[in-house]
Amino acid sequence: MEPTPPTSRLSNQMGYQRIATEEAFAPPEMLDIYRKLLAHSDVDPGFKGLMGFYMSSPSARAQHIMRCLQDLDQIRLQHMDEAGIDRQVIALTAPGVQVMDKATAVSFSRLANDQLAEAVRRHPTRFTGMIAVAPQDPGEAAKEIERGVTKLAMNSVIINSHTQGEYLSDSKFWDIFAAAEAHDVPIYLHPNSLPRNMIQPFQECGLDGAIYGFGVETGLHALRIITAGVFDRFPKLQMIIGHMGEALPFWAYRLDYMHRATVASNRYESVKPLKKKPSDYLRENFYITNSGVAWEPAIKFTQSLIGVDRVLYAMDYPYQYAVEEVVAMDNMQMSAQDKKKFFQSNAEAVFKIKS
Ligand code: 1DF
Ligand code: MN
Repeated sequence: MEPTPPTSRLSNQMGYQRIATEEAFAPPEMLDIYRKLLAHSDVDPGFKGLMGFYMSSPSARAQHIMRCLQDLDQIRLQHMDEAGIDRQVIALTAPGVQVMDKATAVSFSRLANDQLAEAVRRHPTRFTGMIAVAPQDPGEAAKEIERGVTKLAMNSVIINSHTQGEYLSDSKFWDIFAAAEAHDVPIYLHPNSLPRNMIQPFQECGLDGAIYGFGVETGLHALRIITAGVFDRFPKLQMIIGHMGEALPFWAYRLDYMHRATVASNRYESVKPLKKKPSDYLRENFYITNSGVAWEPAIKFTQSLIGVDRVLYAMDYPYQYAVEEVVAMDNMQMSAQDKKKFFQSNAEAVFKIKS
């Protein structure tokens, strides 16, 4: 098949729609809250390094990203048209409400969800929304999941990795998992900037961001959730991780071997026996998107590990708005049936999209 010209939507000719599943937005009101947080002298260094940069840098990249993040209408739709993206699955950008104090985080998550639901109502064939929650208050987060599903017609949840250094492997957060499982909605575990107690050796060499630090920390978080026994407690719970599974597929063999060895030797109180191997949970409880990784060998390897029904397309707009990557993905040597699963059908199933 001929490469798709990048400047028009030709999805029907390709035989599939392109659904991008890790796309970001930022309400201007959230940026106002961020500006106040960034003005504090003891502001979190990871947050300052990430949003402090994007919100103040005069660089073309930062200016472009800030403009695109705040738009849920013409700019975004034009970029989608130019890249051939039929639909974006949109989430509140990292770190979302997770850097805010508890009360602000709870109330702002509702406002952000209402705004996103409005945008989806304006563009129902182009946008799908994810529910933002405040893990700072697990009970309220569970209620917001229920409201998102029943009142806003959203069928997935976004959580930006750790919350001020705390991980969802801690059972105090498990009301969130119970709600997601009960409402049959997946949780997208998206990266956050590195927590205070982890960032120094990454930041001093400039590797704390999306280049490497994000993947290390989010992969760790997903692994903590697995080894804490979350999927033995909530067997139907589904999570989504981006960036080709934050490299966890490549670790699968070693994780299985060393987890078994660690359990057998009673080395750590925290490493308890699980019902299954770590890689079994990757196969049964995770979907993986290729956000940031437009690389055919990595996509095929991940498909071979967890199955073609569990690997989804994502662009990571506006952070990685790269039209040539869409062309590269169209041109993968893959059966038409599997490519349609990757670009369209898996996303329709996971996010309950009715087109
Ligand atoms: C960056 C990358 C920022 C991703 C993001 O949200 C983000 C970046 C603040 O490049 O700084 O979602 N990403 O997922 O790769
Ligand atoms: Mn992202």
